[in-house]
Amino acid sequence: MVTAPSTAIPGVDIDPFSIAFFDDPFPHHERLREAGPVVRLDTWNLHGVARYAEVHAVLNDPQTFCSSRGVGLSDFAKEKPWRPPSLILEADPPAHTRTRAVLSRVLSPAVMKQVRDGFAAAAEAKVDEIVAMGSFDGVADLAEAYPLSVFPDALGLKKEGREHLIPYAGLVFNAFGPPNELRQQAIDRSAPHQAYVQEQCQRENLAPGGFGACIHARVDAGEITATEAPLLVRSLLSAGLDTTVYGIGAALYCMARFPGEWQRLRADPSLARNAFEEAVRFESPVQTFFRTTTREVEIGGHTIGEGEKILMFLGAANRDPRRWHEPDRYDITRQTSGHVGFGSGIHMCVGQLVARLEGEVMLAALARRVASIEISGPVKRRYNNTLRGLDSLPLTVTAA
Ligand code: 4IA
Repeated sequence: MVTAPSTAIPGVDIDPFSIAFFDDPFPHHERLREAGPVVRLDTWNLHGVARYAEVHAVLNDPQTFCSSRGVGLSDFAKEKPWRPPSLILEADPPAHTRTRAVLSRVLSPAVMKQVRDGFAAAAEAKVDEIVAMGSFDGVADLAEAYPLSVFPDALGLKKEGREHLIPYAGLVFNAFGPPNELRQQAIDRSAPHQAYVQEQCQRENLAPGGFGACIHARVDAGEITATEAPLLVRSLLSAGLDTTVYGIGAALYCMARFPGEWQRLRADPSLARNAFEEAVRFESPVQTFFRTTTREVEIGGHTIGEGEKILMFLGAANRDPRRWHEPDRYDITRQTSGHVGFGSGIHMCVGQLVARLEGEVMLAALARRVASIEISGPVKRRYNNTLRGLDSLPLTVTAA
């Protein structure tokens, strides 16, 4: 095959980990997509993909684009990781296959069936509370309070020390980013949060019947070692709470901004699950992730060397007009399948059923009990190197 001489990879002078970018990523996402199938981001010496096709392709070729050198900017082949690597997120097959199977079964459809009624009852109780308040903070009082009322108990955590959970997750997601102030500050302040998490991952600190105890039970079955089990519990503590806080926050923010869609949901609460999924596509709570090339590889007619970091813009892919009709419209009946808000391929979110369960029962409870949702004060953004969401969302609701 004769190939055209490859032109230089377009450079873009955008820092995707800056406050200006976080405040309004959408025009930057468009510039990144339009610049080409792959771009150079010179601020942090890396390559980026922002179009749906390339993001999807990178996610689905784990042999070429590996995770074991870290899914943040730091290359574990060159730098010591800030914590022992995750046995699932920061692993490649065949090691990944075994740990993935364990967490996949701990968070299976059968397990969701067991926790569903409890999660739904807690959502209804939480919605009753905010309806009684009338005015409240959608972030603290709902997006954070609801997952905190179900997930730590489902995991089997002790009551004491739970205030470390959200700061620990904030740290994990800031640490994927470049060595900017957000990352440095988070790591500088991490010691008490890390100590808490390490302790709670031990078998004796996890209540029988919870997700944590279920992971440790796989040691007895010979599927994982006693050393591996606490690290797999750590994955749930890292990825299982703050992500759903941001996901539910995204859904609330959508409902408050798009009253037409809120009325459609009220008219048919069975749309709750897709309304949540569309909020994950629309806001992409997990905005970015990296891979590292294991060989020289061609992307969109450009050659990239071995050992290069590739930044995937999940949020940009989820609004790529090449893939989505009217991508900037929040539409609760959209065909959302194929969005990359939960990733794609062998690493696609292993906890997605828990996330969807929480999102669905919360939106369904709101749809049945609330007539109107209005933003009633200044909306404040929370800044994180990986997560997109709000710090404060003042809301006023009326009862149905
Ligand atoms: C882990 C991508 C994100 C949701 C995530 C973060 C941490 C871990 C897994 C996934 O610690 O395993």
